[in-house]
Amino acid sequence: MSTPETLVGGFPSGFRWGVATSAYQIEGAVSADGRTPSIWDTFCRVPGAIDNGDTGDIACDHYHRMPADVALIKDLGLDTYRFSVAWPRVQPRGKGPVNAAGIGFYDRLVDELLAQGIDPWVTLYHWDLPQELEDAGGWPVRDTAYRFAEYAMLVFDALQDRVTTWTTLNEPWCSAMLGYAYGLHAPGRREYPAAIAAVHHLLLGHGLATQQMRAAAPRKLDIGITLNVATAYPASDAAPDVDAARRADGMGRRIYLDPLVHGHYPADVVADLAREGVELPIEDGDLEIIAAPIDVLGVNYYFSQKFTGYAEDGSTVDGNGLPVSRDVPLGRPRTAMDWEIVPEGFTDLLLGIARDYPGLPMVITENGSAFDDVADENGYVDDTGRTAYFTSHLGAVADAIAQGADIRGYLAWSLMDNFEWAYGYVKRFGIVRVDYETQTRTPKQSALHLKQLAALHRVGRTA
Ligand code: IFM
Repeated sequence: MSTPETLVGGFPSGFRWGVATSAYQIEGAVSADGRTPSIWDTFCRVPGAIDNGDTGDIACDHYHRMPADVALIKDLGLDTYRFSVAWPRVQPRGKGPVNAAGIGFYDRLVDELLAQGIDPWVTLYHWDLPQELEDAGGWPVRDTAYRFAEYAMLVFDALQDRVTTWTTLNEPWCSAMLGYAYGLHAPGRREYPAAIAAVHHLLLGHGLATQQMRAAAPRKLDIGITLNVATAYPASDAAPDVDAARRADGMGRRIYLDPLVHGHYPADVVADLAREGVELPIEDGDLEIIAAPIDVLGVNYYFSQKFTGYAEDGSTVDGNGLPVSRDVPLGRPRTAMDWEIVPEGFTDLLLGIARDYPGLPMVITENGSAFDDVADENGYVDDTGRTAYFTSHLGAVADAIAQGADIRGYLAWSLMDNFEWAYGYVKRFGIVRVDYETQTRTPKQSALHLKQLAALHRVGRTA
């Protein structure tokens, strides 16, 4: 059983302790200062798309409460804040010059963070594509990659004098697959070939932006990308199960990391796609752009899964003649998202990345859990489930470090309860409770726990 002292002893000095958020999930103020609609503003209007018909119109009203929210991070003694910039605020309609009022918000946010001794970490794209770019085809269209690089440079020019760490994209798997294959996220399309084209164009946009930011950087900056990745375990040693896990790992992890680090897509994944009649729209020179060197890989981890290649009736091919792949329970307790709690999957994941992509420093850019919080009369939540989740997952990170993985920080998801996409406001991931009626913020037990760990680590109190 680890104590806070033994737990923090597993992290090297200089290790970052922080929190993360994203623009659409917290800012609100969707029409302020020239912002135009994003695909999420549109998707939230689709009947049935979001639980309770919730929208990000107000969210946590962070746009108007930013200094107080930064003070919260300061009070928790955390050293890093990862936030995303809303493309339709900075470049309304996805084209043209920078919108001074829009970038002004992030300019003030960066100054406020620095004044409080907190390192600002910018994510350029956390899913809020300007609607006009979706109307022109969205990520399945190659031009969107070039539009993204142009927008990235607008933000970069404004903030690079004070921001050292840059993430191009957050979780391109979600943008491509949830948005264009499964229709669960904006823009809500169900077109598998378009989703595969989106994978490639997201990576191309990342590479173009990385190259251009690097070329323009007047000093050493850390530029990278954040992926949501997991360990895919086979349900047994039987060949169909092993192959189902290989395919899940291929589409969830290697299809991104292989081109980013090795400069080519994995041959087995390309063959799987060909069997499905789908092809990545690669043009000459694209892979060199995508493999532009990065300084840091952001790892977002929530759960792992076990896969079988057998259907319930025992067959190994589906009605289309394609191999069966389905996830089956590992038999673990679950969070309110119905995600299984699998901390050792985190260790296995981090060690797997260190093995397959050596020399790539990692930071945990998101990790956290939703539980059905119950607040007392003061708004305080004794969130033992979330606190235990943090403890076990930090332990998993420490185990990976002890076994040689280069991991340089841990950013909890999320600073505060917020708009959880298709689940609206029902699912709460915050370490700080938000009362959406009054916008009151109250740190939960998990926030106080992370505060204690960060403080112990800072003063070197380890056992
Ligand atoms: O809330 C999301 C976040 O926007 C991206 N990563 C996963 C989180 C929890 O679902």
